[in-house]
Amino acid sequence: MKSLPLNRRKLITRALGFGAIGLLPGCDFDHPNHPDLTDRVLSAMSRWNDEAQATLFDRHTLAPTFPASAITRPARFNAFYDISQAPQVNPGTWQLALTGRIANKTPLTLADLRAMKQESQITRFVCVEGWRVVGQWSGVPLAHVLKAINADTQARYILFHCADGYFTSIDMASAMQPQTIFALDFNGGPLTAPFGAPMRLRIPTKLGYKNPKSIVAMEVTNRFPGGYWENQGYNWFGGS
Ligand SMILES: Nc1nc2c(c(=O)[nH]1)N[C@H]1C(S)=C(S)[C@@H](COP(=O)(O)O)O[C@H]1N2
Ligand SMILES: [Mo]
Repeated sequence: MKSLPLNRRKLITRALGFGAIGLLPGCDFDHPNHPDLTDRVLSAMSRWNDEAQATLFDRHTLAPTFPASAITRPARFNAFYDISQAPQVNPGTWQLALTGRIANKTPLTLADLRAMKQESQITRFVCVEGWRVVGQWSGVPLAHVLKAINADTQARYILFHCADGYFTSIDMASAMQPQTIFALDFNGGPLTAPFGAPMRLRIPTKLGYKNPKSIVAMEVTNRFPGGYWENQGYNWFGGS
């Protein structure tokens, strides 16, 4: 995961013909704390790319679904730490804190989510590290949750905070796509700790890093919220 921004940077540097930029006189491009021109071009490109992708995104386009026979076993774990460090969240006391542009900010419990409309999907999960798996996730469509808590669905972003300190955010159109769910079950049983218990976002139109696990808080906001990997150079829109 750590090598991607470098590869991407090389690629974009080459694509833009900026390969010789380090030869320019008087510019300390190699100072580690100094965002060089390539960095700035890269983030400008990435932000432009976010907008292009958001414009192209059609909430009615569905991610492909698969038969049960295609489910990858065993599943594959990934996080910014080892599987043994996965946060242990007590499902009995877990609550989803709600902040920002939401009229009903009463925290949601697992019982609340289990009582809502459930949807199940067998979809492909794609990580930028270069692997993909197929899995079955079930839970509540996020659009349904947003309606139940009377969130401002004209707002631009939704930010998720996780029990391990991870965070990521998505655009509202992607949040309203019907396959975007608050997953409670994975491959036929409740989510386990490594895979995001007790609740994770499953958004099959976006890359793995936009699928936060063990979510503890959600904010609806118009202020650009970024994300753990996104702030280190990963493309923010991160999907199709
Ligand atoms: N809380 C939390 N969520 C996270 C991550 C993380 O480190 N912490 N990693 C992301 C990344 S990069 C990937 S590829 C997927 C991995 O999900 P999986 O373990 O279910 O395969 O979780 C995403 N969500
Ligand atoms: Mo990932």
